[in-house]
Parts: sequence; structure tokens; C-alpha cells
Amino acid sequence: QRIAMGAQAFILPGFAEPWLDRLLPALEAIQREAPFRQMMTKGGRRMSVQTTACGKLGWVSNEYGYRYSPIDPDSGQPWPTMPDCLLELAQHAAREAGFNDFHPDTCLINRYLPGARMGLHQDKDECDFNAPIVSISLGMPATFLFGGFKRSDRPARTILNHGDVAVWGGVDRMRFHGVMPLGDIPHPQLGSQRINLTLRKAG
Ligand code: MD3
Ligand code: FE
Repeated sequence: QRIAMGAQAFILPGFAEPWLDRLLPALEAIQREAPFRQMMTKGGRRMSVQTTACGKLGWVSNEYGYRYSPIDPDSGQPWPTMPDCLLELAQHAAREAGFNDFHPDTCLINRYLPGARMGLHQDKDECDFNAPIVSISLGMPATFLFGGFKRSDRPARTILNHGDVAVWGGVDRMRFHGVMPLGDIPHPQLGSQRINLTLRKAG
């Protein structure tokens, strides 16, 4: 099943399920190596969402702006390796959405505790806007906002559940998007959190 949000933007409900037995333990290992932390926004405020990363590059921010770095600034070490099951899942999902050779070099991992949110924004810190982005949602459901090309365009709303995958690129790559404040109905496996993984080609 493939729900079209735009010409080149799709939600694949439950697509991650066959990979979850491998993915969830891999995610715990990444968190031990590179614990979640709260980055600063350009405005100098602490983000409500906690982040970490895996792969060759990781998304980092400070009061001066956002960038991708090969080193985790908290540990001084390279980011954890991208697990094979995660790369495999992302490539299968990208193909399902018509993106046949996706070679992500980073996975940004966001953790939402109850009340955390992400305001409307565009993803424009990556070097290659031709590559798609693949997003995997885990844990508690979230209301995702899928907007237009101006911040003021009224966004469509859709719920992203545990195991859902979203893929967007091409003409939909620069859409504004965000996440409404998270509720608190604990997930049977992951408890009171939502984890979102976004695989990107950043370098
Ligand atoms: C964007 N993360 O990390 S990903 C981000 O759930 C980010 O954590 C959100 O935005 C999160 O930059 C959303 C899901 C998503 C799905 C479809 C999109 C983002 C999209 C379509 C167009 C643009
Ligand atoms: Fe984004």
C-alpha cells in the first residue's frame, strides 16, 4: 500500500515491520554509543526534540547554525556505523517510491517525548537536493504536517504510526513540514516516546 501525499511523496504504512526485529536492537546500540541530546536552534533555543545520528555524517547544530559533521561533538568520535538492516530498509522503501539508487550517508535520529514538537521547516542542510529522504516512524503515533512551498501554505495533516515509512523527493523535496506536539499514550514496546529516523544524502 502506498499513500500519495504529492507527485513524489508517499507514505508506506507498516512498511518497516519486516525489519523491526533487527532494527530495534540496532537502534539501542546506537543510543549507547551516541546518546540523545538536545541541540540548539539558530535562535539559541533548545530544541524540544532530542537527536543523535549514525552513518558517515551526522546533523549537528550550535548557536551559529546547522551542518553535517563526520564527528559527534559530544564524544569526539565518528558517529556509529549505519546498520545494514537500516540501509536495506531505506533502499527498499525508496525503490517503492520510484527512487532507484538511493545511497544515504547519514541517518538523523529524532526522539520525541510527550509534548515535543517540530515547527514547520524545509530540509535544506543537505548538499544534494536530488536525493530523496526516507523517514521511519517508531513508537507513539504523531500528527505530521505536510505543507506547501511557502511557510504560510496550510499544511495537510496525517498520522504517522509505528512501522510507517515516508519517502519524498523530486518536486516534493522542498515542502515545508513539521510535527504537532506529541501526546502521551505509551507504545507497548517503546513506551512514552516516538523515534523518527530520516535517511539522507548529505555530503
Ligand atoms: C518532508 N523530521 O528531521 S520526517 C526532520 O518526524 C523532520 O521527526 C520529522 O522533519 C519527524 O527534518 C518528519 C517525515 C516526513 C515525511 C514526509 C515529508 C518529512 C517530509 C514530505 C516532504 C517533506
Ligand atoms: Fe524535516
